[in-house]
Amino acid sequence: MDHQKDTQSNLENVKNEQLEQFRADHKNTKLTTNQGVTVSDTENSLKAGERGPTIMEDFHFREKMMHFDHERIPERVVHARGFGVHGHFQVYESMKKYTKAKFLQDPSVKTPVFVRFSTVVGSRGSADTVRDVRGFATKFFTEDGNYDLVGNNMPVFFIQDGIKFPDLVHAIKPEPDNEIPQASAAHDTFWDFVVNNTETAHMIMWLLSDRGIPRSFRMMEGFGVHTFRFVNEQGKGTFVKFHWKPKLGVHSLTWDEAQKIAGKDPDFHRRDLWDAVNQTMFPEFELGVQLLAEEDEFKFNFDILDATKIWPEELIPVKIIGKMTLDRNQDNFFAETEQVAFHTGNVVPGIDFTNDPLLQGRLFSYQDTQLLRLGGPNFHEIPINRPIAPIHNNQRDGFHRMTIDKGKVSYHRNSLQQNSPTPDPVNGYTHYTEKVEGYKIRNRSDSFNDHYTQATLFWNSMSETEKKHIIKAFHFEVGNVKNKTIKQKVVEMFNNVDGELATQIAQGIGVQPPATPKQPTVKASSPALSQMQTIKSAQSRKVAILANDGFNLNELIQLQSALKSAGVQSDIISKYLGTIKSTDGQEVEVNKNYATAHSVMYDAVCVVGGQQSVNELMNLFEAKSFINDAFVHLKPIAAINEGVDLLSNTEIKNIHLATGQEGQDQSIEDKGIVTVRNTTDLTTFNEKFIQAVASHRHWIREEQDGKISG
Ligand code: HDE
Repeated sequence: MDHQKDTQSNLENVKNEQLEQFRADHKNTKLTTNQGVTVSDTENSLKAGERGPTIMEDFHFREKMMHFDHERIPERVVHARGFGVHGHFQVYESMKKYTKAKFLQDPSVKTPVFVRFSTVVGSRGSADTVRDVRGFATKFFTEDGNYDLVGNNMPVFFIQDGIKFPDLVHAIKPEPDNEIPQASAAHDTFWDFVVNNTETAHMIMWLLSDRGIPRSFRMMEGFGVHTFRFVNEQGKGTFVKFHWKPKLGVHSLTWDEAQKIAGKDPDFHRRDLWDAVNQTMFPEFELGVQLLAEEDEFKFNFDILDATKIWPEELIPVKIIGKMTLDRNQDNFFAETEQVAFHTGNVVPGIDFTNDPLLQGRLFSYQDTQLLRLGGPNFHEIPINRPIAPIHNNQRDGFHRMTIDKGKVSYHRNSLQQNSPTPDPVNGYTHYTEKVEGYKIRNRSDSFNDHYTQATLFWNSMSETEKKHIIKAFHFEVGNVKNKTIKQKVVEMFNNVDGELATQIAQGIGVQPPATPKQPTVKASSPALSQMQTIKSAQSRKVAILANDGFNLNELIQLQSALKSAGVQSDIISKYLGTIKSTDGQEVEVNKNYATAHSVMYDAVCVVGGQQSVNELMNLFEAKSFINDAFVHLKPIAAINEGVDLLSNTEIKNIHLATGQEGQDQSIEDKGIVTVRNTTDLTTFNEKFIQAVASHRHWIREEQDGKISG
């Protein structure tokens, strides 16, 4: 028993050890062909005479070129751009009452996971920070086989029935005649789809909210979207919705920032994740479940099988049941992120499906798509996809078969092998015995007809700031639509969500406001939908410290050490790379210059003192624009002693800055401007600055100073 316990708790390493068998380290080795023949020269092809033609028999040249010519595989038709990371999951307490899923029983078991985060619309090489839904797909390598929770960072979807997915994707992808625009929904075909398929209304509200532009993969929620089913040992089913809740809270970029980052660092999100894991700031997500007894299926004013609906958390609370920690970067992007194959149909005993017609459609699509992408039916043998549970069946052959199946028997039933591999009616996966009866019919239940109630609920739940962002997002997205009729229809459609919203959309896109703006009948709101109440933490945030030659070393050291102990990262940014000298001649390494860094890549900025350093910064256009951008993007900005003078030379000048004693007018700190003068002890200043960093943005600036963050 103890031994069994031991192996269970070490499950975490089992996947890693399995992968280890396939890892190759080419350091200090001789160059060979794929046949293992040592190569003598790989810079010159074999020629007939020094200046003559290349000879066909040059097997090394042909093999090298052939392999290169075939290095690419088709990108995913959606979610093409993604990034993977390894980790593990642990349940907090046994979920036995609801499910027999093994990985949800024992809190001491660490189940290995591989997670792939993604955008949906863009190609593999598109930018990370575009406005889009984010994929959040998790493969649990459990003792009972692989379980894939293939979710998104938004809890609802555009459509209700899987058969419409090709239409949706054709509409949102770049337009087919000119392949414009890349990774964007801001074009005619998408909005034409929206206005003609009003079930999209709720999802559009999410997409155009700040959720569409996350600050980090580490700071977004994940949702299974569909209603799934837990099944316990006794065969009793419970409806379940899955949630991932990030320990760092849910935070977003501003639109202007997102667009700028797309140019300055298209890899912003993958870099952020990769760096965080490398620096042992392991992202953590708690797993939450909303549970609904089968008897309560029809108790709500929405159909629980409709994927365009949430279960408001205030009606059905989210029970936190475990935690996932992402703690190991992949070794090879192609082998792992690109070749991982998720499938909603990968379930384990204890987890089952429902009749949600969107889910039913997915159950076909995921396996099917891998056949093309991964070139045959043996993709389960690719190391990243292999379960840690043993595989035994009579499936044979096909492209790239790796397993060498021994013996003559590959059929069931047999006597030559005592009928093995043998199905196990007791422990094997048994589908939930739900009673289904009906006429074959191409129709949708009337209970799916309400397209607007929850879109209004979402709108009602937003803060004023979040509402402004949604309206601006409409202005951008629909503003890019050329066809006026479609634009007008958008206004009419969203009049059903909220008349005021529709009127404000119309204002920005050059069409008529609704003739009769509708007063929403839905008055309810769901506080859980707003990002304003989310967890705030300075952990792993990034601060830019601006300094030049002649900076104050004492200030820098105090600042850096306070940031470090709060788990905040920092970079010194200066005019040139290399080193800078402090007032007392100490040299410090510069991390970035203004050519390689921009304020959009940081969460906050601080100017350290030192007269000479600050004088130089005053004459540096890039330094001022760095601060101005941070200001417009509502980020915390701090300055120490002479550094405060630099702020007075920027957009911040209109805010009354500290001029005398330490401490200042509280309202300035509310605006995220932390300054200090005439002191050498920065303890209080550092505390205030770190607090400002934790608060992420200072929305009050947007409201009071008219600084719209985009
Ligand atoms: Fe997917 N989706 N999807 N999807 N989806 C794919 O599978 C599909 C849907 C999601 O990181 C594809 O391997 C259909 C909802 C993620 O590798 C494809 C329908 C949700 C990923 C596919 C949906 C998702 C995919 C493309 C409507 C959130 C990336 C490549 C019935 C719950 C997985 C691939 C990864 C990928 C089909 C709707 C999430 C074509 C038919 C709803 C996170 O099979």
